[in-house]
Amino acid sequence: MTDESKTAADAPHDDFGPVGYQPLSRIQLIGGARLQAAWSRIPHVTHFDEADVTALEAGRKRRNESQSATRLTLLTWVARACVDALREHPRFCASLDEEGRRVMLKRYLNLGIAVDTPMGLVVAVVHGADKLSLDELGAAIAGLAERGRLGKLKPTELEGTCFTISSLGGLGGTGFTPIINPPDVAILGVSPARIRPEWIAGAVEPRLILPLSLSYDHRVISGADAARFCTHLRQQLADGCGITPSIA
Ligand code: CAO
Repeated sequence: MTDESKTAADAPHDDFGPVGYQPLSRIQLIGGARLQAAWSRIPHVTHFDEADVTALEAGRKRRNESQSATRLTLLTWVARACVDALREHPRFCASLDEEGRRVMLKRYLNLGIAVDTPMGLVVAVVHGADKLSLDELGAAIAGLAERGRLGKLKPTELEGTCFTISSLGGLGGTGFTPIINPPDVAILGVSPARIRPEWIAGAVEPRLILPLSLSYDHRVISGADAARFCTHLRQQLADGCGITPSIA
């Protein structure tokens, strides 16, 4: 670079004041390289939608209060709705081959769950998510999240995903555009549900609305596919995936 082409941005940062350095963790280095590759190689589009989870949340709270079973978070139902939507829309449970000429449809269903840990972000994998009951699915996610935070995930619990959920629902924000986790072709971002006034059957009602953002590989999935997938998710969540007790 010649002197003439240098800009203020090229000046060493410590010209302006003291700086400190923090090394990236091994997880951040490995994860960062994967994210960089995914971001630059995959043509991402993010589709936004919202689900009315008023009834589901009321049913979830009743269930958690009345049963001695494990506490289930809203994410469990989101995961269950994804399992159902993936069965109906198999192109979302797929990978693109190396040459980018064939879509490999997977006949198994492993769900990746992004977990925030002190060492960085990891994607823990619920193997055979379609074979689990709602309670088993919730317990599997909670167990993986716990082991992830303690740095105790086994290598097999970090591989084999078909589709990933990245939930910031317990943390904050109004929406975000998640980066696809290869070899997946789509990822669902979930943001915190909030109560807001909705116009329903001629009257304004307070409803709990859950923001969803689905990033997909546009080589494999079209905008119409994404809209249909999210419509399926919305419908599943609106009726509690048909498995929330007393959901009215
Ligand atoms: N809206 C409103 N409330 C939500 C919610 C949502 N979308 N999602 C979860 N909640 C609620 C839960 O139901 C729970 O409520 P109760 O206390 O009443 O039971 C509460 O928030 C706390 O949930 P949680 O955070 O303990 O558990 P979870 O199952 O929702 O999430 C996990 C687990 C592993 C996804 C989360 O701990 C985590 O690590 N999230 C960060 C993931 C991340 O960093 N993603 C960004 C990656 S960049 O693409």
